[in-house]
Amino acid sequence: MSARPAVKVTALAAHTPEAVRAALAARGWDAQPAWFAATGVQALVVLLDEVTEAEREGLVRWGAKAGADVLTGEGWALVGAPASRLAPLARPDRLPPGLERLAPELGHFLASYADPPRRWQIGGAALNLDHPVLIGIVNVTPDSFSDGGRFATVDRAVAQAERLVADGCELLDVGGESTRPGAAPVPAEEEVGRVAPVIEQLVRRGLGPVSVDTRKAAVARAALAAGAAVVNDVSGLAFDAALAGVVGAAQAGMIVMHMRGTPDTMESLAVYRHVAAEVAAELGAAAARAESGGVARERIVVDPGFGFAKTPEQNFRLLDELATVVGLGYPVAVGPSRKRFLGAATGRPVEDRDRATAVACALAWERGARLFRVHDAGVAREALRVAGATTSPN
Ligand code: PMM
Repeated sequence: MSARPAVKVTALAAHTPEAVRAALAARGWDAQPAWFAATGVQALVVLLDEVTEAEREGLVRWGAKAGADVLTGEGWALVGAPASRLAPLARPDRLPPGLERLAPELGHFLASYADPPRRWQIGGAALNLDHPVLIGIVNVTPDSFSDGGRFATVDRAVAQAERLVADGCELLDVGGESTRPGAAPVPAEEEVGRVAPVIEQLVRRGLGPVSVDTRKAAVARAALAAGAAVVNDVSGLAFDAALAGVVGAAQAGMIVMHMRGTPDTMESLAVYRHVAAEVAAELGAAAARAESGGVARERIVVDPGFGFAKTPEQNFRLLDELATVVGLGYPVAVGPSRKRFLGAATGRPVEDRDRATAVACALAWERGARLFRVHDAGVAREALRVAGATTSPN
């Protein structure tokens, strides 16, 4: 009698549902149940803050029964479990008694985990996020850290925009105020004088859609009147409270970026106990300010703000733990382009950081970012084509 073959063990990739889906499909499962099951077995870890003593005890009891790991301390609980085990905690009808307060927030998180935003509504159009979207930088400042002064005239800005579009950029971000550490503030009229003529030209030549990189409501208003479809606010609505109302009224898109303080003070504010969790919490609050100021949820993109109030080490932690920012449920943009932390890792000067930028973009895509703000799109596009090809459409 021949011996049975030995049991075969195959390690499946755990960072993507694709591996489980393919294994089930190969064994005859239909596409839809295979996809649901694959999403359900994905391991999730959520940190719950502001929980009561009774809720902590309830979670520990639930975890023991449900086979979830629950670590807890005063006011918080960390829960690790497959998505399918967590799902009942988001359902008021299936929640253990005493845990009712958990349902709305967890429900919100699980819904965007299972069905992440696939489009971004901007002024007069929508950008599809099923592939990496490049945002090309057109700085019209005399003093921006990497290309300051080079595109300070309308003609040069247009030429740069044409290059960026030819290299695959789907949005052009025009900025008239440098935000590097210690940069001098620019009066609103001067900023309008720099950006509005450029935006008008780009839109007239069909190079748009165009975004304006500004913290000021007055500049945003003029830029939107000149044809901009997006406002990119590096202050996360902390600089000018009137900005959200302007974006909301124009039904434009908005990028809400994380920073602390102002370009003058931000370096001294780079103090975190857990950078990804704190950046996500502060960014979530900024996005909520945008929504309550009148910007519709589907018009908002969040950006962790690489280089703004973060040390090089903190930027790398944040890049690695980007899933925490993605977990907010908004599409995520990143702007690592040519920044100091890339120089710290490679030893390269600012004008030789496009390869490092491309790698950072590919890593960010893999962790859930969908939009990439770059100075030079050529190498980033190639890197993102490769990264994007590993994420199969479903
Ligand atoms: N970085 C800079 C300026 N604006 N906007 C967003 N959304 N994200 C960024 O990371 C960002 C930004 C600084 O870089 P630059 O002076 O080269 O434009």
